[in-house]
Amino acid sequence: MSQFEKYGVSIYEVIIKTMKYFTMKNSFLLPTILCMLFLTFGCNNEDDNVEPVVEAGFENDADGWTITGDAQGGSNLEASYSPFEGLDNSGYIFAEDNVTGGVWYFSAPQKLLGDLSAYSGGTMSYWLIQESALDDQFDDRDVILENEDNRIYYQYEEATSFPDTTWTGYTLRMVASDRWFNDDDEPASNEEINAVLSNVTNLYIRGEFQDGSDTGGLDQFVLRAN
Ligand SMILES: [Ca+2]
Ligand SMILES: [Ca+2]
Repeated sequence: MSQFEKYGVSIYEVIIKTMKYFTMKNSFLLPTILCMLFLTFGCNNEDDNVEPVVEAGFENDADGWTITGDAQGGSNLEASYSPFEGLDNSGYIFAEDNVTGGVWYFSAPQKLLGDLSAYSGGTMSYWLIQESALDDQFDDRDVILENEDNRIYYQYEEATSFPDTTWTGYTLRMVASDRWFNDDDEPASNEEINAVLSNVTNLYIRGEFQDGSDTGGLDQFVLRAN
C-alpha cells in the first residue's frame, strides 16, 4: 500500500489530478513532478522486480507434490494436504512418518522441474515445520537434485538448522559453497551444480528429522533467478 492509499486515494488519482493542475497552469514543472512521483512510488520495492518463476504455495491442493521414502507406507504417494495452518494460515503439504525405515522426502512435481539453468546462482527457498519430540534428530541429505547422470545435495550447517515446531524458513543459494556436495560427498563445483540444473528430473526436500515417529510440513517453495 502506498502512502496515498492509506488516505483512500490511489497513486493514479494523485498523478491525474497533478497533471490536470499543471496542464491548466501550463507549467514547465509538470515533467519534473511526474518523474519525482514515479521515482517515489513507481519503484517502491526492489523485490517487485524479482520474478519467482517457479512457486508452490499450496493454495488449493498438494499441487502434484509427492512423498518419497517410508512415510505412510510407500513411495511417491501424493502428499497430505491441509488448507490451513500453513504459512500465514494458508494451505500446506505434510506427511506422517510411519517409521518403517528409510528417510522420507517431499518430491517436487515434474512441472516444476526440467531445465532450471536460469536459477544457477539464484536461490531456492521454502518453509518447513516438524511435529516431533525433537529429542532424537539425525543428519542426512537435506535437499537432493538429480538427473540420470548427476546428483547433488545440500546439507544444513548443523542440527540447529533443522525445522522447528513452528514454520522455519530456508534460502539456499544455487552456487558452489561448503554446503552443496556431489554424490561422492565432495564439495560440488559450479559445473556439477549446473550439470544438474540443466535437466532436473527429481528434486527432494527432506521432511523428517526425528528418529521414530514425526510429522513434517512444507510450504511456499520458490525458485528465484537472483
Ligand atoms: Ca501455503
Ligand atoms: Ca522419523
